[in-house]
Amino acid sequence: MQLHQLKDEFVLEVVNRIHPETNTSLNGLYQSSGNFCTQCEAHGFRQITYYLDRPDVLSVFTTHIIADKDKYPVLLSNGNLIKESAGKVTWHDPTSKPCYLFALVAGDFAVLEDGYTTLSGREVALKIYVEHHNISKTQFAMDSLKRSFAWDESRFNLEYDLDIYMIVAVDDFNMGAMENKGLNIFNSAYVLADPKTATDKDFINVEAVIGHEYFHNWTGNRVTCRDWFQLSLKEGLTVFRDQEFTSDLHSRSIKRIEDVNALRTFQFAEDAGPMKHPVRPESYIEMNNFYTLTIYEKGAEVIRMIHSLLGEAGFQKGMKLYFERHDGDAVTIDDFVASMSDANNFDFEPFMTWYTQPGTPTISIVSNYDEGSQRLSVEVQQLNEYDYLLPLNYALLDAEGAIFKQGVLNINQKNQTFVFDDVDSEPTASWLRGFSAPVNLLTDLDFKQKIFLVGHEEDAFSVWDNAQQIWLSLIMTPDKVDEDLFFDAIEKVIKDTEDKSLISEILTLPSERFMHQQVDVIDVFDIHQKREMVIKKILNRFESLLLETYYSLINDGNYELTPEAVGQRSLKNICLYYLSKGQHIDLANSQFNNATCMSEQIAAFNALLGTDNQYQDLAKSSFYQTFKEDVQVMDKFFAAQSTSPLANVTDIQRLMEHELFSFNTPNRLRSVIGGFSQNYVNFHNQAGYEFFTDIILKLNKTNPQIGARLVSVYNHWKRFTPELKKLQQQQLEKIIQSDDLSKDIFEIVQAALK
Ligand code: B3K
Ligand code: ZN
Repeated sequence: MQLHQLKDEFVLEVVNRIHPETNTSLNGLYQSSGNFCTQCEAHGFRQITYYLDRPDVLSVFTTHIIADKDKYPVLLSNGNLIKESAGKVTWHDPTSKPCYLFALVAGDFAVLEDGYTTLSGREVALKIYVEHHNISKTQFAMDSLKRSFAWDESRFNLEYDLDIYMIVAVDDFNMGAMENKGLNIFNSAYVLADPKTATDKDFINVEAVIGHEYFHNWTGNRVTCRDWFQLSLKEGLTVFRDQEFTSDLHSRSIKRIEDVNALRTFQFAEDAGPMKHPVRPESYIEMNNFYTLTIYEKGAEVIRMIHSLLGEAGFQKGMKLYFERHDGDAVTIDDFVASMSDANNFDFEPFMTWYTQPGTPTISIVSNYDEGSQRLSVEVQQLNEYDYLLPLNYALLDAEGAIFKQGVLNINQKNQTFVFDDVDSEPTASWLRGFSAPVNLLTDLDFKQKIFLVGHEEDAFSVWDNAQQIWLSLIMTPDKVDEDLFFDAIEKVIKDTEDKSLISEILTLPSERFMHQQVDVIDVFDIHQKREMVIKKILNRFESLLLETYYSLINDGNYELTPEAVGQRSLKNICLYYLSKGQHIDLANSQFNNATCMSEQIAAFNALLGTDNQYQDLAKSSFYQTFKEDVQVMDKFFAAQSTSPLANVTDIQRLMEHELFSFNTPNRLRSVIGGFSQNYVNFHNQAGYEFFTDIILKLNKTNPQIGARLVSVYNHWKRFTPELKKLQQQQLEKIIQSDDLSKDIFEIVQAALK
């Protein structure tokens, strides 16, 4: 629509008629379980009304809502409630904001209420709205919200600025949650949690997402993006903040291992695929396709490097200057970096490659020790078209494994040589401790040195990383690995390591998905079999130690979320994973029947579904009977079946006929269809692909955002074995030739076919 010949100032009144009741895209105003809610980022507000729908157009919103008070007793929008009568309310948000932060909710909800007094004494009302039957599962979310307020005050000196903070949980939501000013709308999976229905991971995720959306109030809402190319300005920074929140509250090292594992598995794959893009992209067809791992997770790694280069105090100085300069504005990534730079007198010019170049840099390190001069010289080389500035954390260990030197090397040229003097015997070097930069690292460390690091490094990430590298070699090139030597080291880890979560991370093999990236041609069956072989080897060598460890981890039925308790459960579950693949399926059955929390129960359920055994059918029906009213547990119930090694296309079709299957609920679709698409050996065949493509074409009409996410499964088609490659190509061609293709799906598929 265009308006011509306008005066400088004028009032435009727009009257729209829209149909939220038929809106299955979950974008704009729509219904979930009969309640109305909105999702406006990135371009949802324009589905509600004509508007200058850009993030740099900031306005003060007053929202009147009129509704049938019996059906929709709760009527919410951003800001403060300034008028209320039956079926009619007015909200006024005093802060200027872009329309992507607008929200409206109308429905029938139960509410959990609490309050928080900020550092400067502001009394904030906290309210969490959920469907009535879920109210008993909201306390953890409320506590997480209060912890988020307190953490942002103590670590970043940032306070909340309105008198009310509301969270509404809905079952139908495309992503995790949305940071609308003063009125967050959440996927209910990230609000509802109790020990009987949520795993330890679920709890920590709930807290992280609540934190993330809360932290957006400063990094995203008060200072927002000038345009959507700057998305990582708010997302990378806010992910960094939520990672720090979780690290400060739980186990920092485990959080780092999990984040890096996810980054290398998913973001590195994105960086190596057809949709690769810089952290600050330069073009898009559909903005919603750019809420990616690159913008979020790599963006957070880039912020983490800035933090490493400046240190905590310098970083906080930069943040302070950023808010002094830009509070209330819509700004750019350059503005952020300039604040960091000016507050610390640090030249970030050479650092900007991280924002402008796509792809994962590769760094190679070759060391040379000269006994005569007692000198270690280290050549660091960047094997990329462009040079990056990055911090390289390292430690040098002596023959006994003691660290005698550690620090950070600033890498900023294509080739650099670092010299360490007075090194009296040949050391073992540990590079990229804590994964100080998101790069592929090639070192000259041999197998023995890696094992030595598994046994002696103090940095838990490095211990895990070296173990992962050896597992990978053991899977892919078993002849080149001294298996006994490695297994001796693993035995020592199991027996001597205090941190049980760390033991369980070390005992977890690299995923098939991760291995797909390490090979030139993806042979899903070969990789699967090779990995299963190593599982057998682990069982052969460690069966009794795993059993002994399993039984030593007693659960007294008390549920705590401390790192120790989480560690006990995760170690117990990894032991069960292996044991149930051997002769001990009975253990899975008894853990399933006696579980006192979902972490134990779902691990046992997955184990029972992982092999053909006599307990399976009963477990399925009892799990269903116990939890059928619980949406979150039912998602797990479906996912366990779609990812089971026994599932084929017919089973998935049957799951889709289940009375609790709902095509228009993304969480359910993700657990059934998303789950199956990651079930490599069963999905990768003609029937699997044809079935999947039909789903994509249906989503093209109902929910293109979710369709675009799912269709990315075909992104790496060119790297598969010839037969599967051809089949995937045919699917992509079928999709691109179909009528009325959404921008969302078109963008992904055309990039894949290029
Ligand atoms: N900002 C939202 C994501 C919106 C996605 C739009 N398709 C959630 C978040 O990152 O906090
Ligand atoms: Zn975010």
